[in-house]
Amino acid sequence: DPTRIALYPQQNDLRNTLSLSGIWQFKKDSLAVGEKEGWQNGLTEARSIAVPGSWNEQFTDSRDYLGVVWYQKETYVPSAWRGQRIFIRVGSANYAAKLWINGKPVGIHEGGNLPFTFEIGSLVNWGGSNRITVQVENILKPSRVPTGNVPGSPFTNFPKSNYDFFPFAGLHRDVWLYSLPAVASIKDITVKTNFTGTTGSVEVAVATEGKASRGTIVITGQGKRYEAPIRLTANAATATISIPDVRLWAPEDPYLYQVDVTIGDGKTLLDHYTLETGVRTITTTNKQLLLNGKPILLKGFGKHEDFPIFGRGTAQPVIVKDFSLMKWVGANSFRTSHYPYDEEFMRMADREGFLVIDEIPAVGLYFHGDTNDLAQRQAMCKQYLNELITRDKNHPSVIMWCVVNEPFPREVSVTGGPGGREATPQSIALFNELFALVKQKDNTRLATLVGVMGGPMEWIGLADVICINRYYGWYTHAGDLAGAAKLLAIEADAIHKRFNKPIIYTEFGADTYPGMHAEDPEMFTEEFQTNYLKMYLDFAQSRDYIAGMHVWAFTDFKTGQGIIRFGGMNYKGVFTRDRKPKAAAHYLRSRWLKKATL
Ligand code: BDP
Repeated sequence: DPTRIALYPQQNDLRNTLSLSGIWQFKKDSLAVGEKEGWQNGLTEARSIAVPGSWNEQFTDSRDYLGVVWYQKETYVPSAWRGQRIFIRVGSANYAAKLWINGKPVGIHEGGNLPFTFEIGSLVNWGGSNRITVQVENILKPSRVPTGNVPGSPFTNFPKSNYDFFPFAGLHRDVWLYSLPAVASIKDITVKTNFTGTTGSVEVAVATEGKASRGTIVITGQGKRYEAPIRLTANAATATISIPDVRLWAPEDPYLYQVDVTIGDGKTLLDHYTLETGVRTITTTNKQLLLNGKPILLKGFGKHEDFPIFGRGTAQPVIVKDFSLMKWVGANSFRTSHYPYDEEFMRMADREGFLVIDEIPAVGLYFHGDTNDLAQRQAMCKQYLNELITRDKNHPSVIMWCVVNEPFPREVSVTGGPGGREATPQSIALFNELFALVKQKDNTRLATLVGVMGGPMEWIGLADVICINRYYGWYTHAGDLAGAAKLLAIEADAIHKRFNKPIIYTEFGADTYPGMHAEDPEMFTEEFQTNYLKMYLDFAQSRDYIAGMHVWAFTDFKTGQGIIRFGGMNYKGVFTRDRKPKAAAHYLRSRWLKKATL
């Protein structure tokens, strides 16, 4: 149920929030006996853990543990909240979570990287402490998304994730309690923007619960105020507001208007919610991406939420630092590879003017042939898309939804070997179904999937914009940049000729050990990485149908163990894991900052 996502909690005169971030109690349950033994009624011999944060790097004995664990915290619910509706919101639990309040079951949620809420008012102790229990496990399964332990998959790393990043586990984002007004509340708001000439239009659709009959939408910005009354019919209303002399949202001027929605019964104000919007459009031609009708080139990175000790847990200073560094090199865009990022990250993107390809956790989709597994994955991909679009639909920064990264059929080698190019009807049906879902939920943005090197052409052609990851000069033509450049050009020209759509390279990169050098560039040195990126960017510069270049990766990041991942790390970052620039970062800055070209 995507409505479980709910609007981001907000503190105002009618709503309340209480963050439960901090130290929680934690206990592993490797035999999965906790529920039977009643751990939801209190943990014994528990240890302390920080939330948000992955459990894998906080202790000395749990890095590779992915089984069942229990989190517990005691809290009072403020007595001033009495009479309101009370909810718990978990920002992200990787992978599956089960909740209890005061020992009573509340619900389950499957899938990481996205928030979920439960209404808990009837279970709350007023004037006393409340025990909040969350059971989490991240067992890697071929039926899950992302996948793990997939029979026959070419991935050989440990733990057996079917993807190239560490399967961090736990409560990765804030956990909140929040309250909503009891009589009526704003359940959802959907903002769509457009403009003609110098006049902007902002369509605001409001969904409510309870007994409100009317409301007001107010947009403020540029010192002006635009107001539209709404009448609620069947708990819904939509108004479109015109903004003369609109100040459009764009990377060079990410101007945000404020949208205030209030609802009431004619006499009393019953609920109030505020969000920000940027007026902008995103479309394509056969060669270009158009932001507000004008060509724009995406310059930036594929990223990860990954930092020492925090693991995949939100680290707010790191969020701020990442935007500082992306701006420092002159980037204007990133992809949320390979899962949705923290909501604060998305809010930063709106304010800082970044163009985002917003991706669901569909990575490692290897079509191994088990129809039961494939059906479960398909359902999960649809759930993720529903939840992600519900969560992120109001961010002006989001220009494109990405339904999957590097799916691969049986015959294709992930390291780019010759492989087959089999696109089964089943796989085509899956992607078509995902694209149809995106279009039905949001017809204002683009939809894409990211194709693997050597993967079927039929797949990438389904997208609005061709997004491909390429590693010529690394996984193939290792070290041979001249040979790689030739192949890149031949292939790209053929893809454009066949599909007549703009192309974005969503990944290209070379592992680079920081501090390793050679006067005659050689793989793994900082000089080689710079030359490799230069070769790709120079090529992209020479083709008018290439609409964007995302370097893989923004920073080095933790992976499982395996023979191609020295120290359990992917070293393709242009910054180190602790955000220090390699030579390539300085190179990108010299190339991108202050220049409109790739
Ligand atoms: C691609 C994946 C990415 C990997 C990268 C690599 O999309 O997750 O980390 O290649 O091999 O296959 O470095």
